[in-house]
Amino acid sequence: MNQIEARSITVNQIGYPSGDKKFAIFTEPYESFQITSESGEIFFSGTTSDSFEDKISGKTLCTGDFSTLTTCGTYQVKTNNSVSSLFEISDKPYQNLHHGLLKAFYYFRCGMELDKHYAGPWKHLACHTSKGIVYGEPDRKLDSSGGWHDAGDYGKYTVAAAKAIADLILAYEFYPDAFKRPIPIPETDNLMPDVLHECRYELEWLFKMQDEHTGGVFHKLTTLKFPGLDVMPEDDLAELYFSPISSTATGTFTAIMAVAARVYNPFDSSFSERCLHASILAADWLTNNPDFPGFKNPSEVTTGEYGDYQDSDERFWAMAELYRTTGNKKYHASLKQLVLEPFEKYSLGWKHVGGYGTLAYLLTNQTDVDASLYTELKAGLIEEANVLVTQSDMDGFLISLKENQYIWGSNMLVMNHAMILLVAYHFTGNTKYEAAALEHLHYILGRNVHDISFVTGFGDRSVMHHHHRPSVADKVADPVPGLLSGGPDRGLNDDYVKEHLRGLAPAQCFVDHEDSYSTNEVTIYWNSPAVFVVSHWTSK
Ligand code: G3I
Ligand code: 9MR
Ligand code: ZN
Repeated sequence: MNQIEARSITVNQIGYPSGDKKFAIFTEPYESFQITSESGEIFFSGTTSDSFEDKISGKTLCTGDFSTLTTCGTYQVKTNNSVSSLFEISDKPYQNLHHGLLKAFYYFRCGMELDKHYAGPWKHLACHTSKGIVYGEPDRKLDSSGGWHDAGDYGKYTVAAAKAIADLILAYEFYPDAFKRPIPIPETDNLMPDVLHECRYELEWLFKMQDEHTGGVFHKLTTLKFPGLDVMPEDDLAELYFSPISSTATGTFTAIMAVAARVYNPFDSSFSERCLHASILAADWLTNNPDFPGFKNPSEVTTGEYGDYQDSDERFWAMAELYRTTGNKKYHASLKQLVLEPFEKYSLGWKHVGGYGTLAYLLTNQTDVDASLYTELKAGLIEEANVLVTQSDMDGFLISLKENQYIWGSNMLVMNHAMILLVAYHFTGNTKYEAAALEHLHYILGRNVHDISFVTGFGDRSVMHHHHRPSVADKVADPVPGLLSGGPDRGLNDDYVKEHLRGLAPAQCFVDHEDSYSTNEVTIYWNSPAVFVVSHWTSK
């Protein structure tokens, strides 16, 4: 295994905001610790908390609190026999990280050359520019180019795209100040923020996923099988196929086009109208297809399925966004019916999207909402956040994942939970939610049992070998930067981890190896909630 040894002192390898709580977490039972400069000057001495056996990480843990150290500088934590990563205490430690996480979407772009000027060594030629075949209609070929690759593979999937855009646009709506600095990208014009230019690149592709005859939306656009891991995007020349229309794809498409219609309107009213038109056509398809079977890959297609048998959450999100954008009462009536269905109301996944619908309703003009539904959804959100705070307080690494939540893409859950906490902070002003959200970021950036920063290029021990075809194939030593790895998955869902990680504690089920797609892949919709979370501290 090419896993590096974890140190027994874990910290956020980027650093801590000066005014916030600061904990180091030790994976051995130390009694005391110091905070020093790199040259050894002591700035803080403290004793650790009592140590305890932690089932989730499989380690004996204790904590060191150095919150009272607020002087900006570069430090490390020391014990009698170990030294942590260097990290900063600073007023705004996450500016570069924010930029990197956002820039990552440019690196995911498909259908255009990534020019050296913007992409540096990670440049590559235009890819996937040919027409796609509509599966089952061999003579029907449609333009399919553009958008972002989904992940470490080159597929493009509607529900995944919708979650990614939703998070980025929510980040922009909650924290516009975090998006003032140009990335820059080829479209930078200082008129519209770059985050909206970047999302438009994906939206322009998404339009192509809508079937012009019915308004329904194709579930995905991929080759029949995955190319090899060492294939650059421009060398992946197999035929592309539009998989059949699904109600989950059409629901999320309706929702995200309604979002776009609203958010782009001040910048480009004709683009906004196109989005609204597409959204309404898709909504009509939903009305005409009330009982639609869940999506399954056609037999010849073996790429990512994004299967989902429940579409009431997608339909709810669609109606909530159309209502927020248009104020049309028919959408209000629909969403009030759909909300009665038994789906998760606060989830922000690619599969469970009810949380986006809830957020849309809570952000709808106050004069237009049903007071009792509004109150119920808001109280539920706060309750959800309270549960996350309680879980985090009990957790060895201060995050809210339960043992059974160390699943494929667990780092998305970590960031989704932090989003919910930040939204609860937004609605209540209670700083306990904000503080808990920050602990989640510390976990992502190195304060975890692996002593690894899950974001490529950020932190002194960051992921180097993620499952990402361009990074494997491009002959550049460093991985494409700014990408959030999936994180521990106790299900051991690929051959590499089945062979090497058997019997480990849930949080230990991760490996920085390119073959481990179930723990170490990257996706657009794992980066996007991280952009939301980091935006909070970038705009403060
Ligand atoms: O939805 C259930 C939830 O109800 C349950 O409580 C929980 C606990 O087991 O599991 C949840 O299901 C998980 C599901 O994702 C939804 O989150 C499964 O365990 C998990 O195995 C499944 O993993 C997905 C994986 O594909 C396999 O289907 C990942 O979320 C998804 O990100 C990943 O997507 C792939 C694409 O297919 C292809 N492109 C790369 C991408 C990332 O690896
Ligand atoms: O690279 C693929 C990755 O994007 C997917 O998440 C994963 C699960 O669908 O599959 C990966 O492809 C692997 C395939 O499933 C099995 N053979 C090895 C492939 C990796 O090179
Ligand atoms: Zn491509």
